[in-house]
Amino acid sequence: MTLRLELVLGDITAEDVDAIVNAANHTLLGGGGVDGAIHRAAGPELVEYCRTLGGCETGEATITPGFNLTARWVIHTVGPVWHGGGHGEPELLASCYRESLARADEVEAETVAFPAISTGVFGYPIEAATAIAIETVRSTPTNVSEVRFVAFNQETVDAYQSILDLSTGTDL
Ligand code: AR6
Repeated sequence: MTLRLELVLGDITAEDVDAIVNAANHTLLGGGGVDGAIHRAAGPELVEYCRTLGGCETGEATITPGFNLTARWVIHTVGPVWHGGGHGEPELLASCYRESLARADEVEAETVAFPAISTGVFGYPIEAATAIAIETVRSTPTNVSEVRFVAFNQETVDAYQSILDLSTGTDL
């Protein structure tokens, strides 16, 4: 099966896909950024469910229902905090994308939307992070048929485009 990649500018909580990915923290109990937005949109049942999971390690991913979201599933992954790049950050970030696709395959999700994991509060340089995102998704065997990279601001769109040199909303 061929994997279709898309780039859109917007709020991931509004994406009409089978699963959206959350850039979470170890506790899985919510936070700021995209994590806060997803918890607000999913409703309080999400944090209640997450309390039963016992957290998540950096580079790993765990799946929950989407509750009030359009997306049926939320895949929570914990990206690395940027400490200069010499502390395993690239490998851990790549692992977030691989593990998220593995969780999507387990529930037979066909369409998955990713935020730019680690590039906000966790400080990962945006161009390096978007390069890893695209390379890892392209090289990971999966039954997912469409991956949508959701950029929340123009700087993030530009970072994806600097790698791909293609327009928003077109095939990558
Ligand atoms: N839709 C899509 N992307 C978003 C949205 C949104 N609604 N909101 C923010 N972004 P961040 P991190 C982008 O900080 O760096 C939380 O407190 C944002 O512009 O959300 O992995 C967690 O609990 C950036 O490009 O996640 C953790 O403690 C990207 O999402 C910590 O932050 C990631 O920014 C995780 O930090």
